[in-house]
Amino acid sequence: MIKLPPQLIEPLPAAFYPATAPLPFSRADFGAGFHWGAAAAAYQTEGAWQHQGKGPSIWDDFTRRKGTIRRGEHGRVAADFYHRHETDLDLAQGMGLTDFRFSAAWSRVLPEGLGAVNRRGLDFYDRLVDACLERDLQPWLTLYHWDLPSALQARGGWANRNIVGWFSDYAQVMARRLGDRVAHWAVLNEPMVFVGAGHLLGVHAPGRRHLGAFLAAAHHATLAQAEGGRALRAHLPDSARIGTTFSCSYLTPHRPGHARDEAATRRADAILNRFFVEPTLGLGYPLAELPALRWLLERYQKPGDDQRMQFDFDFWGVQNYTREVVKFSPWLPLQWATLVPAKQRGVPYTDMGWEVYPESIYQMLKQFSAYPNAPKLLVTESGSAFPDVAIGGVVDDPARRAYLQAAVGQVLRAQREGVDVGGYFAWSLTDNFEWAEGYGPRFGLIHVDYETQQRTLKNSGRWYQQFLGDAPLPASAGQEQATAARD
Ligand code: IFM
Repeated sequence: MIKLPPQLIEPLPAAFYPATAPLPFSRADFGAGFHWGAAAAAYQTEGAWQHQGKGPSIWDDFTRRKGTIRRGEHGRVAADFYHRHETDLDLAQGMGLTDFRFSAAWSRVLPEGLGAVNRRGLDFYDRLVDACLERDLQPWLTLYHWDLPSALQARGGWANRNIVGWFSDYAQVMARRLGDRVAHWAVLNEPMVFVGAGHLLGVHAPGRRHLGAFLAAAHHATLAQAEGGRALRAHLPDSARIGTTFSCSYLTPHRPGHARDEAATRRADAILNRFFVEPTLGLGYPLAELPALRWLLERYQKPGDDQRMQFDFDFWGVQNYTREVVKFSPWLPLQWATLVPAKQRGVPYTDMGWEVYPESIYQMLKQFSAYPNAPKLLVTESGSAFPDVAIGGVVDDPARRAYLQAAVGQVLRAQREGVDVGGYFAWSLTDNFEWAEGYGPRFGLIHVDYETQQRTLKNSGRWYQQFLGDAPLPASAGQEQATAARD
């Protein structure tokens, strides 16, 4: 008898289900050109950390430091995607995906971060792109998903303004080599996470806890976001679509109507959801809500930066996993606002401790689409971590499946209300290295046995396959409740 953890034993909560998108819905409801994909990132999946001339990255260094990662785990082998990408892409094709999003490891291509190109590293991405295209999977390449070359960290990393030029040079190298076949490019993955967790909270690489480093890194990431876009535009065919991605969470006050919680929610929104978005539109940073940051940030700004931070992206990637509940508190990093953990609120949560709240993706699509001049939106990450139990070659993951269906339904709800949303990428194609949490949380549609590297398509992946095959889903699909225990 296998005991399932409490959140699976509970009946799946109402929050799993789309509130207004009537079931059943089908793929056809989203329109013919809708992109259906799954996403992955280099450090989390590739492994081959020293292979064929790859230079070290800050995550190779950070994971070597004691006490940084649960159980002392690291991404040196990870899901061995470097050697097994053909198998994984076969499974993606078999699921019926139309698109696959991945990132390149900067230090695989430029071991020193700048200067000499490592041909064999670049060849890997060339092969990967071809392998996608051979399977009718459109490749979506993200330039930076957090694995800065160590050599650049030694020069100050994101806290050094020169990174804007280093990054643009790297973007050019990638565009020149792959621009004939990669039509969709994303510049950065979730800048607030790598800047905030890496430079203020110290829980991600490079492990800094310093307000000045955080603000410097934030401003340079904002500049690199736009300059990277310009570098791509200059070296890609006109038909290429250039975007960037943002982490975001729907925010609600802990005590609705309570003035200080409401104000704290607005401040948290400015930092967590708007900070990197608004400069791209020429609106500058959302400092009206964050007056204390104004003079601190000014230390890193130069005349003309407001223009430099602007870029006319073809799309924004919206990446959402949960909502957050915000309470006033005298805690500086979020400007006197704190997030109340799901566990304390008595709501269902995932293995990341994140509230199960798929409606958050609908709310964020609505919020981002409300900007005048907002580009097309795509959900470039959405998913949930739940424990998986593999029995006899089957991984039954009803909670993830329900979450996936609910999130897709929430995207349809937004689309029906006029939001120009063009795609959905599940996070993640396979289980992978979840940063400071190591291999504990599993987000994949494909299970990875890290001992054997064996892949098993989970039932959530089968659900996606059925959905993409346009099989009409019964009204009850995804609504079965998890059983209390299985033999
Ligand atoms: O695994 C991460 C990914 O690298 C970035 N977005 C959030 C995911 C889940 O934490």
